[in-house]
Amino acid sequence: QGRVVAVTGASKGIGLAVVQALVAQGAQVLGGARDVQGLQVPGAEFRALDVTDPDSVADFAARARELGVDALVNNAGVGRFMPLQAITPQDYRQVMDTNVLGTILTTGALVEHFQGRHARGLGSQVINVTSDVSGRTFASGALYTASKFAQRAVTHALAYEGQGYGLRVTEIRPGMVDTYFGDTQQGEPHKAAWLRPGDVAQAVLYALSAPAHLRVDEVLLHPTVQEVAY
Ligand code: NJP
Repeated sequence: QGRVVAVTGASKGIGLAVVQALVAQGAQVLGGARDVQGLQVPGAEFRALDVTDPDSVADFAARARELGVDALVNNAGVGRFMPLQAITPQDYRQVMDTNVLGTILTTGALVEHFQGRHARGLGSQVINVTSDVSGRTFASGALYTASKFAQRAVTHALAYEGQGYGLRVTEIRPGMVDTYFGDTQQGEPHKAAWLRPGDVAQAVLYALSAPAHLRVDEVLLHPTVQEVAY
């Protein structure tokens, strides 16, 4: 209630579920993704956003500040999986730019705003949707997990820095979720027992609705069918 939340990667999958869950809780939501044409969620505003493009990020952040944003959900991300020898510089740039640089740019564009809120006695939150593999890896996972390890490091560094200005930072680490991730389709039969986007959205809501004295540092969640791994 009364919250204003900016969500990246809001056009489908986890991001869209986060937007829907937030609106249902009465929050005002600004969602961004590269393709937001035709997107309609009553109560949410969508804006074209490419998190790898500083101008696009500046435009999105300006609108978020105008609305009085108090929380940012960095969810935009891409997954590419191939053996190490198949990784091209283009693959590297696409994955690292989206998952790591995107988080840095989008957050960085709002830090001054969050510092200003702190000066007025108000807290702020950043929620980064990384991955269960932000701390472990696997064959064909070099590029993706490198990006998620890096995004985790960025999250931790922000948490240290943000302590000085009342920022609570949370890392959400989902395992397998039935979305469009990795150029797949939602609802493919082999994903029937995976997490639903709404499951991850509930974890985001949990962190965002925590009382001011409670900081949710990290949430790790898996579908029961996924092998136990830390
Ligand atoms: O993926 P998907 P998820 N600038 O493909 C947007 C992590 N995760 O919901 O730009 C701005 O359905 C894209 O929109 P568009 C994962 O690493 C997932 O599963 O129009 N937005 C769309 O809205 C990621 O960080 C799983 O193409 C950009 C959204 O991102 C997060 O969960 C497991 C963008 C992607 O929707 C959400 O992924 C895991 C850009 N440059 C972690 N590029 C899983 N699904 O199993 C893409 O461990 N987007």
